[in-house]
Amino acid sequence: MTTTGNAQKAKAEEPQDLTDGFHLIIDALKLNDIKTIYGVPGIPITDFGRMAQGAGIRVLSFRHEQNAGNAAAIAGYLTKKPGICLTVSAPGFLNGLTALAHATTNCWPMILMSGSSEREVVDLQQGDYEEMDQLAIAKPLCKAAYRILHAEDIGIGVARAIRAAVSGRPGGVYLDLPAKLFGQAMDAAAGARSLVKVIDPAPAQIPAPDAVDRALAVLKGAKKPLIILGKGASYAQADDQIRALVEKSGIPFLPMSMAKGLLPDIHPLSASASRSLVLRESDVVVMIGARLNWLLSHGKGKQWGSAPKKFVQIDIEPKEMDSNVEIAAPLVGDIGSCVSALLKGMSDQWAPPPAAWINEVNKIKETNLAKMSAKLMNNSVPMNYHSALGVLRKVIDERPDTILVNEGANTLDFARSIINMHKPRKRLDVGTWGVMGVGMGTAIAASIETGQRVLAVEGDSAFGFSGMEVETICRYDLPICVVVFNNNGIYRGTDENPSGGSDPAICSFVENARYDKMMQAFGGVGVNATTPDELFRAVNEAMESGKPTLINAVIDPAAGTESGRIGNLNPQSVVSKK
Ligand code: ADP
Ligand code: TPW
Ligand code: MG
Repeated sequence: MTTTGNAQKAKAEEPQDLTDGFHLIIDALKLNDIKTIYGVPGIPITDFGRMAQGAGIRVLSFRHEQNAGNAAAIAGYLTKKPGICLTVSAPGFLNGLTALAHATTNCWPMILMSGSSEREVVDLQQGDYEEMDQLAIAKPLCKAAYRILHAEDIGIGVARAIRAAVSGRPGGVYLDLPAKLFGQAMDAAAGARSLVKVIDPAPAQIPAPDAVDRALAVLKGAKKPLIILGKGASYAQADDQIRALVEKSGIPFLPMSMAKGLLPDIHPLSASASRSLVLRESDVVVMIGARLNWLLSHGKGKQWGSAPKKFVQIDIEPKEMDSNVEIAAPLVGDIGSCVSALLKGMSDQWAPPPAAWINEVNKIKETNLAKMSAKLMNNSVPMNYHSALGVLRKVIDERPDTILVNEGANTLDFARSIINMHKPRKRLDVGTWGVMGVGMGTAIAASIETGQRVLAVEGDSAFGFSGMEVETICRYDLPICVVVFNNNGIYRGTDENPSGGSDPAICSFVENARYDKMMQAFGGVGVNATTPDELFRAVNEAMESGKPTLINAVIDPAAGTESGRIGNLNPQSVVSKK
């Protein structure tokens, strides 16, 4: 045998350098700068989670997949990269699915990666361990759903999931990972070559020039213009352009809940405190990353007044236009590009709105703000929403980098209108569906993704949906301060059982419960606060120390109203109540 022949033989006998599904998925995620996974371990993804952690990915283990999913969803909103939720098959997958649907509804990029059972067995319905056709179930609840069957397809599969989540209108993506995939081996070099780095995952979408001209023409004709900023605008991270547009045009703006702070709530052009007036009286409304859905009464009806109105709408999703009312000037594209194009088209002599309109808006605003500040001074015990939120407002004013998480009914509605936000993407809440239970997952991801202090203002009912994650907060030692607005129940603690029987009323909870002790159980700080002063001191201490803290804020059980501000959406019986 020749020398070359010997060398070739020796090479063929060398053990081949191998990789497998586990490592390829991890490498694919890392190649695409995905640094964090939120999930719950179990078959078939336990070792995958361990290996991901070993490979330098931050893997956060939760107590329930829904909370991990909500964490991933809000991570997507905050970072413009898909938040990753990792679950086991069937029940874990289903637990994560609510959050996936929530992310899709809110237009946030997220990938739910779930392990699944063997295809051959699932498809013949032979009763595999945690058998379920997960791909089919996920499909209608997300933007895209994929399954990877072969190790050599992992690169493409992960790339498709990332691009689907973040391009165009962002949303949730489901990625099905059958148990068999993880152990599949392939040549390491070929595996490395099969990985895909997604280039320009959310390309700029430039609006058509004639659409820009049309929008400017509509704006020019306005006597009472209004800009509505939605969470799409805060997601877009085009903060400087949006601020420039508002200030150059001189048009009053109204932020939707999670767009609060995109421009400071104390900005002279903020019209939050004259919301009813501006919705009713405006003649041209510029929607920026906000939908005319139920939160804006679908753009019609009494709230919008009777005078004719023209809408300019900026959105990346063409189908959003005319979804509820006619859009006079649709501007399809990404918000950064659309707002820049409008700015470019506005001459230096762009005339501000007529002074009469600005004066009208400011007059109502001043009256309403004065009324509000009187209520916030209230020092009564037990606390009501105004007195308790008055002090939390002060905390956020003094610490504007703090992230505010907020859920509940009255706790949500009052906090939204009372607490001023000063910086973009600092207010995280229940989103388009008004989901209770987003609180702890949201708080955890906000802390992990931004490194900032988090203040979670939670109704006692809302908190209960994800409350077990206080253990997670303590385990990872996160600087999260949870304030539970404890009014003994849902909406009010005064509900009565109409049968007169001994069962508690459906909206009432155990009276005078001590949620603060839940945090203490896991080594965190728990405080019971009965006065605004005690509350203020406890929150400040938590903000200073950064220690996991839960404050049980005792609120008058009679202070709230049914369903907060949306009681009108409750159906009414035609038979009079007994
Ligand atoms: P809000 O509830 O605050 O009114 P919505 O969630 O209803 O906000 O609306 C957000 C809108 O923003 C969606 O229609 C979505 O398509 C759009 N959107 C999200 N990101 C972008 C972007 N980068 N550019 C343009 N539009 C976007
Ligand atoms: C997943 C229905 C809306 S608000 C709310 C419920 C149960 C709780 C309100 O009580 P809380 O706040 O949090 O104590 P407060 O201050 O008014 O007392 N399930 C889901 N989502 C929603 N929205 C509900 C139920 C609901
Ligand atoms: Mg309550």
